Amino acid sequence: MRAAERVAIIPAPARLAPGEPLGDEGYRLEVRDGKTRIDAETDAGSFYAEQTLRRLPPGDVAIADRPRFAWRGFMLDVARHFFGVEDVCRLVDHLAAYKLNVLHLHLSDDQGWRLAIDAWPRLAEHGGSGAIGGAPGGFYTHDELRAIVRYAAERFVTVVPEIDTPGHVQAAIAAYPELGVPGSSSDLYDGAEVGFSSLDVHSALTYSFLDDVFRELAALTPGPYLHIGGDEAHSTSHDDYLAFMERVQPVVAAHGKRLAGWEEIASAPLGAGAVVQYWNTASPRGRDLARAAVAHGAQLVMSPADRVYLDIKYDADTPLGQDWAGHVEVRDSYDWDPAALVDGLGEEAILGVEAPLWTETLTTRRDLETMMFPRLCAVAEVAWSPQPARDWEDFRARLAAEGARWDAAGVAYHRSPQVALR
Ligand code: NGO
Repeated sequence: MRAAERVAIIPAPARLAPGEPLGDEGYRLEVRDGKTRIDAETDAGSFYAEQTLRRLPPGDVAIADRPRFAWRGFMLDVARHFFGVEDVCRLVDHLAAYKLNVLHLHLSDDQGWRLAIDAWPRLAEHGGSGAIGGAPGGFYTHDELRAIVRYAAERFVTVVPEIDTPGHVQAAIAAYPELGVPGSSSDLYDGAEVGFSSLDVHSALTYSFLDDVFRELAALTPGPYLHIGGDEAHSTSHDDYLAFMERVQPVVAAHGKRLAGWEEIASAPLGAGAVVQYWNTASPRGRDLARAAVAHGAQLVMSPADRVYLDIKYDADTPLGQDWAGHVEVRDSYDWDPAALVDGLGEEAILGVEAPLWTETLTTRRDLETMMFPRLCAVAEVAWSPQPARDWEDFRARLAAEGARWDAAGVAYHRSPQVALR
């Protein structure tokens, strides 16, 4: 019988000793003489065993496996360009295939507000009417977001909704100018700059607005987290940012949710149980904020832009994407250790890994998939497999088999010179 190693992509070479607990997501899988046996303590574990089984080459095998990290995420920016339920569900299928378990939806930004809010109807109707460069707008109704949440849950994927605050809010201000700092523009915005809009952090209306939004969002998304963005609030002063963080955290908690936010939120005191998302590899401040987050008792989700930002170009010839974080080829996404990225932090500080896909330059599902694959597979393995079991050459060889699957399923992907995909 073959050992557990080198079976296929993502069926990772994690070796559990006999009797070692499988935990919430682990499984044992044995194929012998054409008969399959799956052991798991949870439905999620069985589901992952099935995903592994689909990718196994023929022959006998025994695998015992469980993930390294609890948060194995992907983020889709539906604010810069909007993507409907069908596209999102197709991406959820991809997440499930590679045993990722978090879909973070970036539901609002300067260019668009993408969820109907009953208490504030103009947010979606007006704030959601556009997108970057005059592209069509759009938003999810409550039923549509519920459909996404359900589809994801059936595949053991938790939706983490993000409403970006106190910056990245021009779409909301265009809908309700009274939410902005006095003197804000009330125009819709279809450019790609960041850092120019801010909620009025001193107005009680801002917090009753967020209370209404979070109430509706919390009722639609059963997951434990509510992501408040918090990034690049360049037109909110530091004192105002601190004041905002102090007032917004109880609003999140009042709806029974744990706070999540980009690394900048760690510049403010954080309540227990927060999740902070490290991202900005172009600034030395990012690592300091990550350490500050852990000092506040938060856990980190690692999204280093120069490793896992899926909107960053693969190389200088990539027609789509951006290059502010350099270039990110498949090996860059694979060859790093989330626990070794920030000095002084250990494994227990890291809740997981997430690959964000920002959509300033991406307008079609093909665009999304081209930027996701093959890098999403690398990120999935970083999130799932223990560090000592990972090896680029081995991964690269296993990854080659995916090209034929993507071709058969009509999935677009980047033909990376680093991987023999055909
Ligand atoms: C940054 C910025 C986003 C951009 C993205 C583009 C974060 C957390 N805020 O990441 O608004 O879309 O870069 O790569």
